[in-house]
Amino acid sequence: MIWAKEETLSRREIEEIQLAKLKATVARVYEKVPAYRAKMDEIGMKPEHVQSLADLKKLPFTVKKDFRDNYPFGLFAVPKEELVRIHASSGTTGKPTVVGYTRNDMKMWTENVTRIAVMGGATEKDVAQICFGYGMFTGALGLHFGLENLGATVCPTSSGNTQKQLMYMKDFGTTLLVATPSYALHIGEVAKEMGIDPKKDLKVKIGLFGGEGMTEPMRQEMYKLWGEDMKVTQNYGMSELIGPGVSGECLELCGMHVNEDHFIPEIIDPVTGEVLPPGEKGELVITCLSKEALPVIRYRTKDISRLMYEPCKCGRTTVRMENLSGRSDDMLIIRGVNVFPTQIEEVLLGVPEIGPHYEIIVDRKNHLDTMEIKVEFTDDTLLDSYAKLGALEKSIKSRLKVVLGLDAAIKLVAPRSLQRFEGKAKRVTDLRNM
Ligand code: DLL
Repeated sequence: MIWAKEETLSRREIEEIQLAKLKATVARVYEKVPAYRAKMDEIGMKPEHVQSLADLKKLPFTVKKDFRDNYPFGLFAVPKEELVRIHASSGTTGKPTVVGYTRNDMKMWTENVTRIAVMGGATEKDVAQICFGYGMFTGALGLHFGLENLGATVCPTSSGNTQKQLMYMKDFGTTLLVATPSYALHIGEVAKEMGIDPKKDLKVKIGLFGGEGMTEPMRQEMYKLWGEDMKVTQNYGMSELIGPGVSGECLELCGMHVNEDHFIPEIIDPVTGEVLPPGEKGELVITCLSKEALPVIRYRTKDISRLMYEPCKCGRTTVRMENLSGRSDDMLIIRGVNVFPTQIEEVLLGVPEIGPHYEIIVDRKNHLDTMEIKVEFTDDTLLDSYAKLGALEKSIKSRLKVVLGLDAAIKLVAPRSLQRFEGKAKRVTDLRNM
């Protein structure tokens, strides 16, 4: 099923909508948001200079620092009284990024999330358990409103208290799970410890995952744990842009469809800022076309992706974003080599004897970068044989060397000994900057 006709428009129709909305948004931010006016004045740009979609690239970027500098409400284009909701993203350093919604923004956000839930196979018959943390994070309430709008039965269990989550899951007959991929894995593991087989004893058949990446091997882990017939999709968003609802995978699993009547994606070279031709990989930049409270022009997400304009078998015509390779600020430079944690994950999860939980520790010893990867083995009997453990470590090391071109120290650790996550996982500790 396709939720909205805007998902199937021709390119010309989509572009007409985008241009009209872009002109209106630029005019509004120029009039209402001093920080945008100052940036545009600096380069001599006026709203009337935007006459085609190609003019978008002339507009200045918005970056995280703009939110910090204008904390809390300086980038807002409406008076505070018009807001019906505020969220914030919990930055690890400094002030959080504050975002807000008018009543119309809430409708638009909800509508976008509903589209994405439908893309992932959700229907009004589903019992949807939302295991994102409720609170200032946009994930939980975003999915909550979208699924409720669809008519699904929403259970706002939030994150944590995993045994109780499983009790509800069983007793309510939950069919749809909303979580970060790492928490979904953890819930599945705890189920097994409680003697519950998720495949047989639970009814969960749809996983709408997001808030962090899910590599293909990680998706395979989900099938192993929750059942081969589970519909496992991921969706993407960001607080600054709206929260969840920017894009999502359909059941063809070939990238995430962008809700293009509300967001224009571009891919830029992260170093030069130049827009790259369609199909090339680079930093994702998004312009929000419909937001009243917090219009955002050319936001540099730091997420790395690629845009695919070819038609999708599902019938949607919207551009797809390739599932993210990571964030530019996640990229580790180890002895001069660029390494994305997703590359490491793909290698590790391809080794049958180890589980999907890992930790990457980067350090510097005698002026040389070092990388240690702790990963759990799944088979307890390995503990009885040092020789077997040693051979496994060696084989993982050589697989990583082929992919990364780097030596990493591998430390196999006992099952269930690494930290588990109820929200977004933290896999990397970089001690070089501490
Ligand atoms: O994570 C919004 C969201 C919630 C999207 C729930 C989907 C589901 P923030 O907390 O502001 O917002 O974090 C945004 O999370 O820039 C990405 O780096 C990462 N991220 C979100 N979804 C995905 C995904 C929400 N599907 C940041 N794949 C983004 C990879 C993702 N990374």
